[in-house]
Amino acid sequence: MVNIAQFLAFAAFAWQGSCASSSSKLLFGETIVAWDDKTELPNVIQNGLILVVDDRIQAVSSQAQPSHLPKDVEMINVSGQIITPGFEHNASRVLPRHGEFAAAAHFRPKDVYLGQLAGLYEALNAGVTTTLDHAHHTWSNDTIYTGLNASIVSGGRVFWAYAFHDIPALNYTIVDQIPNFQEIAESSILDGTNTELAIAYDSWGPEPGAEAKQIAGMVKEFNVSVLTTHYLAEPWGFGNLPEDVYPFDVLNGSVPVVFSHGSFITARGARLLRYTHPHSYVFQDQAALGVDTHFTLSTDILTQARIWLQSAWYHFSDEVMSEWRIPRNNPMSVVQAFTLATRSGGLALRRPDLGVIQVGAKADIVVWNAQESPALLGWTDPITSVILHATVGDVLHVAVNGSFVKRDGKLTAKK
Ligand SMILES: *[C@@H]1O[C@H](CO)[C@@H](O)[C@H](O)[C@H]1NC(C)=O
Ligand SMILES: *[C@@H]1O[C@H](CO)[C@@H](O)[C@H](O)[C@H]1NC(C)=O
Ligand SMILES: *[C@@H]1O[C@H](CO)[C@@H](O)[C@H](O)[C@H]1NC(C)=O
Ligand SMILES: *[C@@H]1O[C@H](CO)[C@@H](O)[C@H](O)[C@H]1NC(C)=O
Ligand SMILES: *[C@@H]1O[C@H](CO)[C@@H](O)[C@H](O)[C@H]1NC(C)=O
Ligand SMILES: *[C@@H]1O[C@H](CO)[C@@H](O)[C@H](O)[C@H]1NC(C)=O
Ligand SMILES: *[C@@H]1O[C@H](CO)[C@@H](O)[C@H](O)[C@H]1NC(C)=O
Ligand SMILES: *[C@H]1O[C@H](CO)[C@@H](O)[C@H](O)[C@H]1NC(C)=O
Repeated sequence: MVNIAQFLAFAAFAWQGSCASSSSKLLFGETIVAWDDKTELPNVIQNGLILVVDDRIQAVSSQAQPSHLPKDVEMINVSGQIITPGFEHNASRVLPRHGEFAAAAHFRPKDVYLGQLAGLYEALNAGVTTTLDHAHHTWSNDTIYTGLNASIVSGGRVFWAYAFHDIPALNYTIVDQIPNFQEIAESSILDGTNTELAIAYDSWGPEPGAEAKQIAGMVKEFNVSVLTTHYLAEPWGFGNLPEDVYPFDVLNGSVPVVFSHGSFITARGARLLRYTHPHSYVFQDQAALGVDTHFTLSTDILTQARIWLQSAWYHFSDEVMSEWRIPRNNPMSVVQAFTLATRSGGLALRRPDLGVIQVGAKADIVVWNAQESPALLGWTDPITSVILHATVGDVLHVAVNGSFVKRDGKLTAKK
């Protein structure tokens, strides 16, 4: 066993000769916002080490080096910085004016490619490592492949949810989309990439679309990584309530179902969701933050988390303050906001290995420039500092699947 001084001397030596092709990395000297399964809370480790081997976190330690340090390990001195898991979010939503149906006729395949790539780079730059994309660009075989290709090329962890919808402007219907989807599902295009195939469909009910049953069948047949739907009940009038989806026998299967928006839930819908998740006593356990489309809102989930914290405070405090009293409690803590932006997103995808720093988790991590950023000067609590003070400009390094996508403040993509 070496002591920490010897170890750091070794680290300094190894750092000089480090080689970029190394598949293992040791980040040392930092404050880590790790995850503790026992307390179900973040666990702060000071002056810690994280060993990443290939795509996974192999060790998280508070001081001494891991017992088996791989020979070719790349040593990365992140002394004084803060490391958190990457944030999780979902993207792309429709508005009648700008949305999928109106946009379809105006975007060429290469526009879709660039738009998809720009949105995902924006997210990665902001430390968002996982994106659930309700991929509306299923307007033709070509726009589908360019959007999918851009997702792969981005290097982000993308749950690419193929949207089944009829596009009258292009005469491209669900009947045309089904063979295209099957072609993708049966191909090896996603092998060895960080992109996973998912399904998005918005006609579960109250009046189900003609293809609803077939799509539910494909969810199971192809064991997609997630099914997502826009759940917008009255007065939105979109439907897709849990009780609409329930008869299709997908709510209780092995594929996670993400209801986006989740507005105007009914008592029955709440019971159904709770029934399918018997261990969640409040919905927030399975809820996560999202953005609409990246052309209407930033894909930066840190800002969304901060806005959510403020709006929860406003919502619960306004009533008290309007009676000339001061609220006694804070309705939502920074830890809750942090968890909504990290751990909860992973759980919504039924991926306990995403959105956390712990042994065995995917190495999707963010190093915050806590040493030099004016926003973080004199920080003490890392969770408060990140949620209340940090900005996207403070995201120094980002790794997805154990590989850097941002290094020293710059995206590593070639062009
Ligand atoms: C790591 O960086 C810090 C300053 O950020 C420096 O004080 C320390 O000596 C470095 N450690 C090694 C082993 O290079
Ligand atoms: C998508 O990428 C694949 C594999 O790199 C390539 O064969 C295909 O031509 C690309 N498709 C489009 C539409 O760019
Ligand atoms: C739409 O495509 C179908 C075949 O997929 C074809 O039978 C039909 O004529 C087309 N309609 C128009 C208006 O182009
Ligand atoms: C789209 O792809 C599907 C599946 O490969 C194919 O059957 C169909 O003919 C293609 N459509 C066009 C317009 O190329
Ligand atoms: C992520 O890691 C896994 C396991 O090492 C690997 O199979 C996959 O190719 C990696 N993804 C990328 C995009 O490198
Ligand atoms: C479906 O895929 C998941 C991993 O995404 C796997 O754990 C599960 O066993 C698969 N189920 C079936 C029925 O193949
Ligand atoms: C899910 O629920 C449906 C409807 O109650 C039932 O028919 C089906 O067997 C259930 N599936 C599983 C995997 O439990
Ligand atoms: C993600 O969440 C946002 C905001 O609630 C929503 O607009 C969007 O449709 C969701 N997307 C997916 C794929 O669930």
